Amino acid sequence: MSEIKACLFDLDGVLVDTAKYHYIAWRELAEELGFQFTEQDNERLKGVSRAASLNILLEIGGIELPEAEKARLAEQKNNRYVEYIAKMDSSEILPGALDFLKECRSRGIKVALGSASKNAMTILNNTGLTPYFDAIIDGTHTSAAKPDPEVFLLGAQALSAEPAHCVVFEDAEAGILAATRAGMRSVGIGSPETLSGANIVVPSLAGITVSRLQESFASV
Ligand code: B16
Ligand code: MG
Repeated sequence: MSEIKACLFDLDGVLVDTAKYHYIAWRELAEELGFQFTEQDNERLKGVSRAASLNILLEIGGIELPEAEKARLAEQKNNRYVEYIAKMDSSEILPGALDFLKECRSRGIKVALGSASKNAMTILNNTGLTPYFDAIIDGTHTSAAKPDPEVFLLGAQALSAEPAHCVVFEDAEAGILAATRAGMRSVGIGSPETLSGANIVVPSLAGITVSRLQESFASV
């Protein structure tokens, strides 16, 4: 088994729970458009880009709109979402995330962000997570959305790490597929039913250590 030299983290749902703010902002938009948008519907938007999320939302509502109107609605949703994340602080870092980031740094393991979000910098700065990253690749750097491996390949390149030495942490099926396509090992954060493509699945980063990861990878 290859040594772990770099860890690449998704943001929403892995390091911070911003999914709830995305959900509230999309639900408000759906209500204005005259239909219900449930938490179950919201599962389909995790890890998906903003534009693709809007298309899924409109499909659920059975609504077709011209591109210009869609751009306006996406901006409206984002403005609301930005209002929510402006109030975030370090209390919204998910359990175990900070300890594991610190352990990576102390062991000399390189750390990159690999997020679809164009708001990643605001979230990292507001929660105080920015100093833990050697490279930050987010939705402002990529041209193809997960499950395309671009975001993780750019991360590995920025860290000068071979994909075989990288581990991706993801809460979305599309992100796990992106990691596999990048030739990287993956840790699914969430339930084994939705993240069956991951090498290992854990409920959260709580209690995760580099040596436990190495042992888990050796046994799969
Ligand atoms: P924004 P991740 C993703 O972040 C979210 O999971 C997804 O729900 C969101 O639509 C996407 O970012 C785009 O976010 O509207 O802020 O650009 O999970 O890849 O960190
Ligand atoms: Mg995510």
